Amino acid sequence: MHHEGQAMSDTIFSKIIRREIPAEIVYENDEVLAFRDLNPQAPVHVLFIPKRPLATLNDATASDAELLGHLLLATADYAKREGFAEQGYRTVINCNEDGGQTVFHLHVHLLAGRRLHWPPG
Ligand code: DGP
Repeated sequence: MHHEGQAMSDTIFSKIIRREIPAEIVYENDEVLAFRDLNPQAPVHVLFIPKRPLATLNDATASDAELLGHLLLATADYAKREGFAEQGYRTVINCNEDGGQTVFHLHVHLLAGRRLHWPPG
């Protein structure tokens, strides 16, 4: 998978940020947008993405530390707001091929609403 030469604006998630394609947006602040995954793996499956695009976690630098913090804080904020924070949930960042990453705009999966298996396999 070659994504290095591809402009970040080409990903489907950038189109969602620009409202060019529809998505069920459930959370938004200045730095972060969250919407339901098209192919949900749990009763709750929401993707949290930075509005400022970053292809993979490998591309993050120290200057992105605050942005990465905002992403995780947004997931916990959403979980509390939706009332499943105490019951529990999982956050996942897939990176590159072995991680199963398919969209090269960094995203945090938030999974909840059922007992999740560990290890994931
Ligand atoms: P990953 O495998 O970690 O790169 O996850 C990408 C996720 O994005 C995958 O679970 C399916 C989801 N997805 C892909 N295209 C779309 C889309 O157009 N809309 C929405 N809502 N989700 C999408």
